Amino acid sequence: KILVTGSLGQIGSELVMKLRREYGNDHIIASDIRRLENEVVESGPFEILDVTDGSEIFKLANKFEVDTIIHLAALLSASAEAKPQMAWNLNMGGLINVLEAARVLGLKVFVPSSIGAFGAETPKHKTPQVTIQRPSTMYGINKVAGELLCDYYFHRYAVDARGVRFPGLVSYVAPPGGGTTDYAVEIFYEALRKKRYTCFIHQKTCLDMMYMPDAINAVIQLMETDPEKLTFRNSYNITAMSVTPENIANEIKKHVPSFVVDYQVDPVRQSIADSWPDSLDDSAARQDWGFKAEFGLEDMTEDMLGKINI
Ligand code: VAH
Repeated sequence: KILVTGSLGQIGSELVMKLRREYGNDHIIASDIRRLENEVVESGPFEILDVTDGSEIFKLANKFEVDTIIHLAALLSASAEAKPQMAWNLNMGGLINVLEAARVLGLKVFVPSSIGAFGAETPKHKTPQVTIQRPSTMYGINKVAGELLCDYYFHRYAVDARGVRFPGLVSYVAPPGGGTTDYAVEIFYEALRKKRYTCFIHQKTCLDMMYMPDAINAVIQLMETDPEKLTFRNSYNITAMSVTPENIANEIKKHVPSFVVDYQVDPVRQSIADSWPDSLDDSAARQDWGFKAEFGLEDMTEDMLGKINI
């Protein structure tokens, strides 16, 4: 059985439904700090869980005889920069609680990292799997510390911890919350709602992006991989495309010709984005566990515009 934390977030909302389709509703225990009346809560077991309370994780893991935790509860980069102390408590406090439960109960763990785990000194183009990581944001510090902590639990306690460094994720099921890459989601909604969007990131800022179906498949594929094949644990670089807001806007214009984008750069989120790579080298993930993104900018744009309900 799989316990998913942060199940009502941008990744969790789709991952829970996909896992329930793959493994059966009752095998996936969704959890989040709050409850919403939606398919995640109504289609199978759902529990309120504050991951900063370690005893609660142990209780749920025992109650549902969980063997795997997919740990998605976190504050994203922009929110973490606004509330750094809260971000440390949630992002690191929640993680150590999940790893302790995994150590004591012998659970498998998935913990996401991010392109945010890299900093200004990191090579920006085709960022290597192993390279300098000195991020300057609280989120980035949490991600690097999280990667190192997961590797520690693997080497010291044989906890089967695995992770990927997600690019910015684009989706239409649940909105992202407090991410620097949220513009890459908002731009699609605004193109349909108002045929115009004011982007808070500079038009030439190039970042790795990925459509959510590819991100969900990557989690499942990594977790199902024979551990002998994994030369890295936390965390694998993965990517689907390296695009600028201008690239996305131009692709949308092919479907919404009158779409207009203007730019009002938010200095805080721009400085976060400027510290991140513009493209990752994901060859290790391709070699070790056959990762391959299906969606590029063209088909992601077509799918997003076709699926968004406004
Ligand atoms: C964020 N969407 O913007 C997340 C992600 C790579 C970006 O970590 O913080």
